[in-house]
Formats: sequence, structure tokens, C-alpha cells
Amino acid sequence: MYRSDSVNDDSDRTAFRKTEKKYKLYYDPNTKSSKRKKQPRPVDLSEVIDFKSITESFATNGDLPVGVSRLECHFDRPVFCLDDCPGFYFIPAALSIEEQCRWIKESLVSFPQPPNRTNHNAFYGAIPDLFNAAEDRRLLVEEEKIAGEDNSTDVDVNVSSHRWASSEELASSLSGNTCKSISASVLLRKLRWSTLGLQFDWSKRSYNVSLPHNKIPDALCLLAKKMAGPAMSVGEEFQPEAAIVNYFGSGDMLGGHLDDMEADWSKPIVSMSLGCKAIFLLGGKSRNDEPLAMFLRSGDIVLMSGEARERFHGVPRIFTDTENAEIGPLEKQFSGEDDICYLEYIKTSRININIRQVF
Ligand SMILES: O=C(O)CCC(=O)C(=O)O
Repeated sequence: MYRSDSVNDDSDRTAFRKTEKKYKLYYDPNTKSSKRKKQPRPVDLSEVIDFKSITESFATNGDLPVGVSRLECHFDRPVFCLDDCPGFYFIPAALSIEEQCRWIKESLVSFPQPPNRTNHNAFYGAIPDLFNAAEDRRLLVEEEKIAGEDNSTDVDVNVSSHRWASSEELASSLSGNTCKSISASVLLRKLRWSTLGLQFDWSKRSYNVSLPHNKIPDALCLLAKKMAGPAMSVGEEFQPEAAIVNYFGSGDMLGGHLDDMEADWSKPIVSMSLGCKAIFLLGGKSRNDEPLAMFLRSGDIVLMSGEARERFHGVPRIFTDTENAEIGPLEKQFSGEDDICYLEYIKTSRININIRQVF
């Protein structure tokens, strides 16, 4: 899903790829090999739709840009639509700062907990307590398997068993041993996704209902049901059955794609943004259609339902610099001593939780 861009020739790119390339983080070649701090290549953001400023000018004088409307609905905050894109809804600042902090914490502490799967499963098997281990600066140690041992606590077969150890413990007990270890903070930085509720099998690009799973937490279900409201038909209620949590670090991107594994595309995907500001691209039904670019800030919610679900979309850029990240309120909220690890993480990261009705 996350890929780096190594092709340089523009001629064989689709319109979507060209726009991805326009916004993707590249470093200024003059600073790359020099001793100066690497500088991001400047990018023209003048064409990026900014729903925060649209909300402000709408509140001040009722003005909306051409092509943008406000949805008439019984919702307690403005919901915007794009005239040319039925089924797409943008709810700026939908989550309070307290809600943002809560879901950032859950995304880091409880959502990656087994039986939920993460990108680390394929290599390491299930890893419990990753965030706490990172806070405690622990190491994940691979233990040699005893022949014939049944490793039944691991979700995957054919994976090494492992345990957490402090670095001191490792030094004293394993001297001369060839066992491998990796620090929890590196694993946390390399966390790319976790899945809640029905588990998604990325290798088959389908839901695998036979994989062990927990229900999506009630509080997240309630929130998703409420937020899905503007995209639901009268009398219908959204049923959250699965969620994918995406974790982005500086330079990460989510390439253009469709979410097409759910049975009923009339139901929305409820997608919430947390942490550093990002650019979202909303394309057309073909990758050759030029996408619209828009900012996604912490607390924004996007709904994609009906026709909008047939549109390619992706995230080519997150901003981690002080000027553009726009995470001041989160930094303030995480300024307590107990929250230092969340603060360190979110300063250079973005989290997206997207919640789906599968059937
Ligand atoms: O990160 C986002 O805002 C979009 C996520 C997304 O498109 C997806 O997971 O399918």
C-alpha cells in the first residue's frame, strides 16, 4: 500500500500519479548530500482545497466557493459536499481535541493489540504491548524455538516466538548468544496498519471472517454511526464491522486506490484524521482523471459513499514541519509528563482510522 516513487519519467504516468508526484515529499537535491539539514522541496499548495478556511468564510459571510455546497442536514456542525462528486462529504473539525487525543491513544495502545493484526504479524507474529514496551525502551527478543514446541499463542504459524526484554537484561543474560533483537520504539515507528473488527487479509485483499477478532470498541462504533449520519438514507443506521488504522510517518504516502472489498458500496466509509496535516487526493473512476487535492487536519472526517466509492483516492503527503503540521492544540494536550511518548510520536506522524460496514 505504501510505496516509494522511483520512476522519473512523467510520460507514462496517469493524471493521478502526476498529482501524487506533485505533492509527495522530495528533498532538495542540493541539501541531500551536504552537511546542511535536508530541506523538503517547496511545493505549490495554492490549488489545495482548504475546508478550514471554507468553514471560516462560510461562518463569517455565508460564502462558499464554486462547486462546494453545505449539506442540509440535522447535524450539529457544517457538512460540505462537492457538487461534482455525489456521495463525498467533508466534516471539518468533527472531533473535539479530547476525542482526538483519545483516539490517538487507542490507536497506539489498544488497537495494535492481538488478536487485531498489524503489518508486523507477517514477520514477528503477534506482538502484545508494543506501545508500553516502546515507552519502557524495551527490546523484542527472538527466542530459538525448541523442536516440536507448539507455539499456539501466535496467530501466524511459522513465526519465531519472542519476548520483551530490557536492554540491561539482554546484555547480562544473552552474552555470547546469537539471538536477534529489535527495539520496541523502532517497531512502533514501523507500525503501518492495524485492523479492528473483521480482519482484512492484505495478501488476498479480502476479509477473512475466520481470523480471530474482537468487536470494534463500542465507543468507536457509536462515534462512527453518528458521523456516518449525513451519508445514510433516512431510517438506516451504519453498522461498523471492520476498521483499518493507517499510521503515517514523514515521507509515507498511501497510493491511489479504491476500497472495493465491501459488499454494499451505498454505505459510507467513515474516515477520521488524527495528528499531522495531510493532503488527500480525490480522483475519478479512472486513474487518468485529474484528482482534486484537499487538506486533511486532525479531527476532520471524510465520508465516501455511493458513487464516490468508485473514485480513486490516496494520501500523497503528510506535513511534519512546525509551520504546516498544525498540531499545536494536540501538543498542548499531550504536554503532561505521562504523555511524552504520545507527544513524541504524533509530532511527526498522522493516524487515519477508517471504519467500514462489510456486509
Ligand atoms: O488516510 C486517509 O485519510 C485515507 C485512508 C484510505 O483511503 C484507506 O485506508 O483506504
